[in-house]
Amino acid sequence: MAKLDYESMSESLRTCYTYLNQTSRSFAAVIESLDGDLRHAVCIFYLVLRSLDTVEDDMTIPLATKVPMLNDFHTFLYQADWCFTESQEKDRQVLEDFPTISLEFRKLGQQYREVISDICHRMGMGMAEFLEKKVGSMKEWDLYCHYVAGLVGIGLSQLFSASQLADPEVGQDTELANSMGLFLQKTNIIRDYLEDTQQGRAFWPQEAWVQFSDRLEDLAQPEKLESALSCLNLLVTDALRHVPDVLTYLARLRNQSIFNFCAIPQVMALATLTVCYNNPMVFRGVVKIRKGQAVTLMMDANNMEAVRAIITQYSGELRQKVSLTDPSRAETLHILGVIAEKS
Ligand code: PS7
Ligand code: MN
Ligand code: MN
Ligand code: MN
Ligand code: MN
Ligand code: MN
Repeated sequence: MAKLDYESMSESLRTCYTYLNQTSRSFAAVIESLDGDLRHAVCIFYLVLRSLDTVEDDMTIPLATKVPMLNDFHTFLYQADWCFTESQEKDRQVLEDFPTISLEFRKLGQQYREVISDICHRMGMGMAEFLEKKVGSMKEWDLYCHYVAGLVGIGLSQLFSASQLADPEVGQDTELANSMGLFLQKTNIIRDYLEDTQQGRAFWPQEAWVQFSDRLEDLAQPEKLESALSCLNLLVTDALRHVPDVLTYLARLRNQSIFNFCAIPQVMALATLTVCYNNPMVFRGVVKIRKGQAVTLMMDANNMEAVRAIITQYSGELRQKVSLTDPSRAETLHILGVIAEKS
């Protein structure tokens, strides 16, 4: 594993790695392990998107300010002094010191800058679109997740291919790259039900919850637990549809550092979905996988055989949990069967 050489780095690049470690709970280690010039490109990509997401998440910014900021965010990459000092979010430092991030962005090779700027543009427009409407249909759920995570998968895949550390096919197959992001984002949205609804955000699709409740927030009421679990299990089942694409995508990777970077978050997401499934805690607090479990996954998920074994293990655990009375039972068992066949 190549180590980061802080001595030879400019002060602004060192600052960027400090921000990476401050803002990402799970990505810092795998990004720092990436080979060659891909490492800095992905670090800067992360910080640019963390900045954009901090604007999206900040409920204290009025819509009239936020919408144009999201739409124009990609232009700030080329404005050396652009920064935003009014955010209340926990990660606001990346916006306050955005000039340090944009300076390092402008030092990247053109092939990397073009990908990052394009994804930032499309994501900002998508985030703005969804500030003004809610997530209605299941198709709209896929569209919102495409904007905030599928595009990350597509951009990362293009960076991998641009670095020559992955085949051109990886960057060209946007469907598979999109699925990689959708699986992570859907898991995040499912797990964050309570946090998001308490803050006035609603990312669970109406088409799902309207089958079980008049209002999304009501699913947290103890007397609605059965409906809440049915809705939860429906969404977990929908997220599981992406697992076959995840397996196909990972099987195409040849570089060890890229494989680890891609595989670890995916197996963590599957472990998270497995604990969330049919779990009342989703409506009462924060559901997290055990620390020891996370450490084991991070160490193990470094080759295709191990990933298949992990997926087989969790899909078996999930099958054990499928309740006899759950409305999505047949659909859940079906997708688990498809996954078992592929893994
Ligand atoms: C560039 C590594 C590896 C092919 C900041 C990594 C929100 C789940 O919903 O704040 O606000 O609560 O918890 C990461 C595909 C994206 C998708 C995305 C960029 C994997 C800004 C991660 C991460 C594609 C948009 C968690 C998607 O943030 O979410 C880099 C391959 C950022 C990946 C958002 C969500 C990340 C997320 P929320 P969080
Ligand atoms: Mn967000
Ligand atoms: Mn966020
Ligand atoms: Mn969040
Ligand atoms: Mn979230
Ligand atoms: Mn989060």
